[in-house]
Amino acid sequence: SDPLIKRALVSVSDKTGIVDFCRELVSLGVEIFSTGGTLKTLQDAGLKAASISTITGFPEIMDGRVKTLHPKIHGGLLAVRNNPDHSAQAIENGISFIDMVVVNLYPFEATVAKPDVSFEDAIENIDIGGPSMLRSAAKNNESVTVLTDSADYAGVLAEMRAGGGATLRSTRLRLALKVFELTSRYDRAIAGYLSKAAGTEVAAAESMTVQLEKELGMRYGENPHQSAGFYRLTDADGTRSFADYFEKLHGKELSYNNMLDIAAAGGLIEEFRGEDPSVVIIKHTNPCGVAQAPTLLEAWKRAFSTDTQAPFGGIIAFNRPLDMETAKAVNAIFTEILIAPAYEEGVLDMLMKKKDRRLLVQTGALPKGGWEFKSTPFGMLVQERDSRIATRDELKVVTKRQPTEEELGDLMFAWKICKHIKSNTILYVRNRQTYGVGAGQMSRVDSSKIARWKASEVNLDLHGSVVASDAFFPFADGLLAAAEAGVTAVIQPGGSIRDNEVIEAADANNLAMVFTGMRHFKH
Ligand code: 93A
Repeated sequence: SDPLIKRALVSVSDKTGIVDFCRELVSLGVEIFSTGGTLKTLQDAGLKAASISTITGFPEIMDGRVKTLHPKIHGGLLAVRNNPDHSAQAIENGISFIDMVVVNLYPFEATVAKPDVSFEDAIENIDIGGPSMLRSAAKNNESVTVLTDSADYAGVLAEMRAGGGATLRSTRLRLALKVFELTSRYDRAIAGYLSKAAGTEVAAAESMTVQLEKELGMRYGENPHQSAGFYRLTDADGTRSFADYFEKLHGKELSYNNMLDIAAAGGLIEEFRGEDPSVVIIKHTNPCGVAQAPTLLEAWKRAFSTDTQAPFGGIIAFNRPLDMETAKAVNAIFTEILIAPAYEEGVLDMLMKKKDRRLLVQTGALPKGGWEFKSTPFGMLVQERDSRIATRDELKVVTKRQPTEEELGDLMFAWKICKHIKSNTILYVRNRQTYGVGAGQMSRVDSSKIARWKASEVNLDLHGSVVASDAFFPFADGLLAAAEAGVTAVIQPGGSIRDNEVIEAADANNLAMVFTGMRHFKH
């Protein structure tokens, strides 16, 4: 039968809800034992609780590194209740059974996520005693109830009240499973951090354990005849999930194609974090309009003017809270998803009138580093994310003419966008606005033609614009075509065996050209 819960160990770093929970436990006649900080919290709230030391007969030592690691704790948790030998040994060694464990761990992941975390601080946040108690309790789930999540407090209390002070076997099993999911994630986060510190990241890529857990269901995949889902991913760098970065406030279920577009929009708008108001319009993972301006409304108008057709059914991301004026302008066209860091007063109510359109808040910066996976029918490709981008200081001017300040601003703006467009990429930019996007063509010449044609379609004049190419110009022809269109400055990686010809052609047309030294193919 289900054992009555008489003695509980409570040791939590995150003290959310712990006082109320323990007050109820006490009222149900449970005796509580706690470690230093937790004990203080409970006693300050006027609760009856005893120190773990009253069980172990041992003080907390070594700055708390050893608090609960003791046979009187682990014997009390692991003893098989209906095994006479275990009971006899418990009595012989002065061990009393412990029926409940309430533990959450030192916040390792939150600690190493801090930009200025020291190695010592990270190490100190590796919890040893907590996972040990959790694992002992979870192994003995036949008799022990184990809680790791404050969201489970209320349910367990209700069950104890209904069950005369006991929990159900099925609940104990479910809670035990939760423990091993937690501790395996916790250890993976530690291993990920240490592999970085040890400089063995590439070795980790040679053999890494990747875990996928379904996070979101999806109606279908890329096409209606393909089934699909979204999985949170745990790899050498820890766990990444949709919920870590986005919150959906409104709209239909997200689709497979939506997720790809959200990744594209989120990744590109990230480039403009902390910069002037910026708007990114994505369609089929490529930007069809990007602009930066003194106001968000102006940025929207200019991004949209790059292409007044493609944005229909697109995804739009903003680097500023979405204000009413801009929202009204955006609302005039049909879009699938809006992504903003926040929505100003009243904006959500107005936007929610369209039932299906999804409204997302981007709650955090997307990770720039880490591993990237792509599947083929014959195995998985793993690569480091393309996380670097040349800074202004790293640009190498290769022409006689230096770019002006204004040109430099546009060149950097173009380069950031260029990196996020499917290869082959040719991109025209003027005054922090995309003027023509040539994406995903099999030949760079075709991408270039498309970019110029798109600009002419909306009467954008390329005179005075700059051009970016995601990989080097293999011949002078691509550069000459840009010069003819009116370009004054060029940004590209450089590295062709014909660089000299290309540089000569640039000089002959009084262009300023910079090399980034880094290519950004995107397939
Ligand atoms: O340093 S530890 O690994 N050594 C232990 O013996 C131990 N026992 C519990 N950390 C240990 N804990 C952890 O202390 C718990 O997992 C919990 O996160 C934290 C609670 O400490 P306090 O009650 O002092 O706030």
